[in-house]
Amino acid sequence: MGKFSMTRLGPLFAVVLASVLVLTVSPSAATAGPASGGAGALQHQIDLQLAKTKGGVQISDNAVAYNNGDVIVVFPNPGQRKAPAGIGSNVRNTSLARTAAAESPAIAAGLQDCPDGFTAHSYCFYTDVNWGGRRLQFQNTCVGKASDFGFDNQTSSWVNNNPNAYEYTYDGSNLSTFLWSTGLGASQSSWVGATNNDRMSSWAKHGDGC
Ligand SMILES: [Ca+2]
Repeated sequence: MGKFSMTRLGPLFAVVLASVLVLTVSPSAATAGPASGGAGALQHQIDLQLAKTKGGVQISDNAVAYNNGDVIVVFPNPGQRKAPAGIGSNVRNTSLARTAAAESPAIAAGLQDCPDGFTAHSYCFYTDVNWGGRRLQFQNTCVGKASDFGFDNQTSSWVNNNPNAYEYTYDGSNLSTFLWSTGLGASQSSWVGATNNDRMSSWAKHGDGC
């Protein structure tokens, strides 16, 4: 009888033990995989952005600010075509980050998640067509150089929310070789066209203090 019990219990015990092993092994395996390809990949992009530009400050898991928040670059989450609205997740506990995040409720008024906030009517450039990829937001910048913000020769679409200003864009880094102009006032383009794609290196805002 005792021997019979052992042979019956043996396989059962093996199954239970296997289940415990699976439960024990799975979480550590899951941590090692997606973490390095998901959030880790996003942070790696932001680290590169901070390394190749000057004056950038990370204000969330998705965003880097320049010029005391006048310029903000928002990165898409891994696997996402577009950058998140606002400044993304895990807003840092600094006044710069909190101020930028506080603008978020006003973003719905802007086109394509480009902020039309209570302090300024932003204009935005996007690295992909249809307002995808990284979103580069500018409030009061009168003249800009794309390489200063890590997107030289990458712009494929744009938005202007300012009712009193428009932006001229150029191929050269010092406002040489005109490419296109945004509209005066709320306007947008999902695609700058094959001739102008990935060529913008500088721009100038005209109007509203510039
Ligand atoms: Ca592009």
